[in-house]
Amino acid sequence: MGKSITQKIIEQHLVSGEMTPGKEIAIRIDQTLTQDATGTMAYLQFEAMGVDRVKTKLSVSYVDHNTLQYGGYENADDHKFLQTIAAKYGIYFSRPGNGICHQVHLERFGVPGQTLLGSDSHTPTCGGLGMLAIGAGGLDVAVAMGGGPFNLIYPKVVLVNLKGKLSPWVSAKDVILELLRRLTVKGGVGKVIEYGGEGVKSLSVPERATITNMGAELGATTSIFPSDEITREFLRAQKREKDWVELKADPDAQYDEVIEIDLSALEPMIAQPHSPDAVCKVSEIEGLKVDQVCIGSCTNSSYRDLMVVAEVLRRDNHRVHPDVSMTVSPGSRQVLDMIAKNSALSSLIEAGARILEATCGPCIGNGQSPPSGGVSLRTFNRNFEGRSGTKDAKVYLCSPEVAVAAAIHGVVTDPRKLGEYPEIETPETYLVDDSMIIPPAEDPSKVEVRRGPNIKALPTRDRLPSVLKGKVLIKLGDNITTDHITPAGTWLKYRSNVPKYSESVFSAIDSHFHEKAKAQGGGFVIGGENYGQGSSREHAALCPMYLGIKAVIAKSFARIHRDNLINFGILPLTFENPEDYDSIDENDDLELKDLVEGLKKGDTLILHNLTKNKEIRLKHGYSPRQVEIILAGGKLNYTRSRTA
Ligand code: MIC
Ligand code: SF4
Repeated sequence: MGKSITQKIIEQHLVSGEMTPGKEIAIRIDQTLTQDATGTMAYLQFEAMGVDRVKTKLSVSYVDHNTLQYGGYENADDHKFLQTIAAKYGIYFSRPGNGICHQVHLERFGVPGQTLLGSDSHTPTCGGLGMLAIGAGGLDVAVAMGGGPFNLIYPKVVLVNLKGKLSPWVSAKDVILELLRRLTVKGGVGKVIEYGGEGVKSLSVPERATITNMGAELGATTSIFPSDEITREFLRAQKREKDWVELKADPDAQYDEVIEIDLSALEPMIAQPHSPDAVCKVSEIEGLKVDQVCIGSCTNSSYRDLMVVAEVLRRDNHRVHPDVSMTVSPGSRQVLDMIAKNSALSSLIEAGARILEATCGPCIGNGQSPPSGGVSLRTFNRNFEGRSGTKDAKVYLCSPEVAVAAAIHGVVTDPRKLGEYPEIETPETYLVDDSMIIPPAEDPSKVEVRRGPNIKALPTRDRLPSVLKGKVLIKLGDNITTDHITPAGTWLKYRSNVPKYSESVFSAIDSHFHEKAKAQGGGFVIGGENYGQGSSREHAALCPMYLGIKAVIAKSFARIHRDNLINFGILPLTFENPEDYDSIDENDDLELKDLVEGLKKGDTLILHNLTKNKEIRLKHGYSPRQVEIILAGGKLNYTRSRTA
């Protein structure tokens, strides 16, 4: 029987387990990446494992999230720590200003056919190059750096069969928005989205990367394109053709599901507040007044994306509408340097765009929060309520084409009204200058790791007791994101300081949550469907652990967050009968008994609602390995005891 690309890569990297959907497998990891907002914890954890040098083929530490801090030393402390620890343990360090991790990794490091594990949910961006690139919590990445395999549930593989070719003014972003419209933010859970069909060859690598990047919003394990002649040309243009290998599915490959997309039939799309799957056609909301336009993020900040925007503005001598504040964040220093040299940067500046650093910037709520109740059109990937820094802002997600049309007209405008579509030539060579990537030290013994006061020790948890008892501290609805649990924005600078960052837990929903949790000595959290979607930040488990949260009981979980909860010794549990969700209220007293025995025996646990005098059947679904991790009080304890 023929194989898909996903099956081929997994088979080549399989360490243990059975390649059957739903079963746990372990795979070898070739490369890792971290970014600063998750990296400090990942490296503290790596350090705690006592390994003297990373064991991967390549590990890169990026600084792209927290770069320009106002009034404080925290970010700068983190940068010094990250740079010195990278030098010591054999990790490449991409300096602040060099670009967003996913864009730089695509340009400079990704290798078709290899595996990449990154402490950021948009790691699948490198799937655009034919890598099996997966997002995970920092602790999983730390284990992979130490040479350990990565455990995951063997996914179902979905073929997205692309036909035809995109029409003018319709671009890669519209492809993934269309998929989000069809499948929703939980439609990809437990699946790898593999692209194939005739339409693939009409998409450049950066366009493919836009699509695989935002596969994260489908909840997919990852997304992947074949590695073909287009991939080879991209790698050649990046002066690393030697990294190219061909990678394609067998003609008779079997898929668990097939989805057809006719590229030529797509129209410009837009995701409405407050979810990436609230997608409609741009034409349906034309005329909506816009306050902000932001171009950038790891989804849409490639050379192509910025050139389209610059060219549209230059051609007709357009100016940014007086009621619109427009920002541009290039994806990498390479992109910025190239548009500077060909004067596209000057077109952007002349039009009135505000040029920001090559970082995440407004995407993670670092600057450019919209005005009160304002409408912001962003080429980004997430529009969760409040993520921009303004609770009542209305954030829309769209392509660079749709964004620039709104910047010119001050209202949502179908870009097909902008006249002839600018042809952007794919560069024959990109500008390659890796001088902002610092290789590891040759003599690690000479490197002293610098720890400023923002670097706080790692909190840990004891072994699981046999009984967990406590109150329901909060009851939540569906699709709670990790941005709800541990928000970013002004809190971001405390990523290396768990005691302080814990004060942010659920703060947008209940500003007293952390006090309540501490006063009660911890307790339970109740959630709906898809609990923990979005960011991979393990702080969304680490901070609740610090506050004494014992278990999260929900209708269903997002993959990365569920793994993170287990890694930090918090039990993620689901209702056997989802209606039981309705019978639990905030402040109810709950009890789980005989846990140590119960977890080893089967998949069912009995929850006693002492307030309602009711028993509820829960499922855990843990593999034997996960049971051991939970019993040990988390993955760090588990890994340490195994190494010992
Ligand atoms: C995000 O886009 O939400 C982030 C910030 O990049 C996160 C990582 C983090 O929270 O540090 C992600 O996507 O994993
Ligand atoms: Fe950065 Fe935004 Fe991409 Fe996250 S989604 S890595 S914050 S650009």
